[in-house]
Amino acid sequence: MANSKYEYVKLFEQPDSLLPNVWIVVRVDGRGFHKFTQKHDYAKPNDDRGLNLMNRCALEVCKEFTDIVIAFGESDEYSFVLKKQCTLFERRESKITSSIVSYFSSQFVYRWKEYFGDFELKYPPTFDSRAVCYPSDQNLRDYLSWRQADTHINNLYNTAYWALVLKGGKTPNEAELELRGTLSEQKNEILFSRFAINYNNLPQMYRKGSVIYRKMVAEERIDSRTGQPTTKQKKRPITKRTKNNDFGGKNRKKKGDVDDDVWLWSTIA
Ligand code: DGT
Ligand code: MG
Ligand code: MG
Ligand code: MG
Repeated sequence: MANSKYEYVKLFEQPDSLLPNVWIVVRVDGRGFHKFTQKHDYAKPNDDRGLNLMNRCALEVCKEFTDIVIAFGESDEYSFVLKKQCTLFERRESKITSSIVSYFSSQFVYRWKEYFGDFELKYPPTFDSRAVCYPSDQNLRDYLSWRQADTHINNLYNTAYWALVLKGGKTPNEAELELRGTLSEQKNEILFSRFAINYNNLPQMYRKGSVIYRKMVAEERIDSRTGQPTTKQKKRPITKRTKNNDFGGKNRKKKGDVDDDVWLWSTIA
């Protein structure tokens, strides 16, 4: 019923559009994953199944929300960077954050079996999300560096802690006391001299987190007179299969389909 006496309630809704022309970072983080990872027997301190499931969910988010240009993940969190010119949902914060985190969460449950096999998902996980705007490229770089520094600090600590507990026979309390106040070098030394672990040789995914970014491919242009590719090639991100692409081309998909190969996930070198 248009113009009903109830319609005034719409006025209570607050506008929440994010500043124009700034980077938008949406970070999702598992809620209570300390407990979730324990209940699901995650390997300590890093569980490949869990981390790869997070990467997979993030990849699907990147394919679904094409304004995302890069994503960074570690532990139970993922940050998605949306381009400055993004006009998704008129930049309304709650629509953007809720849609991304909802898709991420449903992917997590939907694909659980692909990574954990018959290990049962014991209860539905929850993720929270927030959006932060970064006006300059330097701010965005610093944001990503901040998350990566966090990955390193936590992983070095956790690796040393679990070595002391699982291999060194220490109680959690003893391990914590031993590591309290130690510098990075000292944790490296404990790992190397007592457990023959060279921290720098551990997988990059553990030490530096994971990155998903759009693959840039050279776009071949066909000269209409000669029918040959022109020498000029433009680098551009491919978001959908086009005639000339570098992913094998044979099983061409419908226009608009996004291929897994278009996105790479890797670890930051
Ligand atoms: P929150 O985010 O405030 O709801 O609380 P939590 O419990 O999710 O804590 P948070 O996000 O600060 O830390 C992530 C937790 O998840 C932390 O307890 C370590 C755990 N976790 C994440 N990845 C792994 C993994 O691969 N293996 C194990 N064993 N634990 C992990
Ligand atoms: Mg949190
Ligand atoms: Mg969490
Ligand atoms: Mg976290």
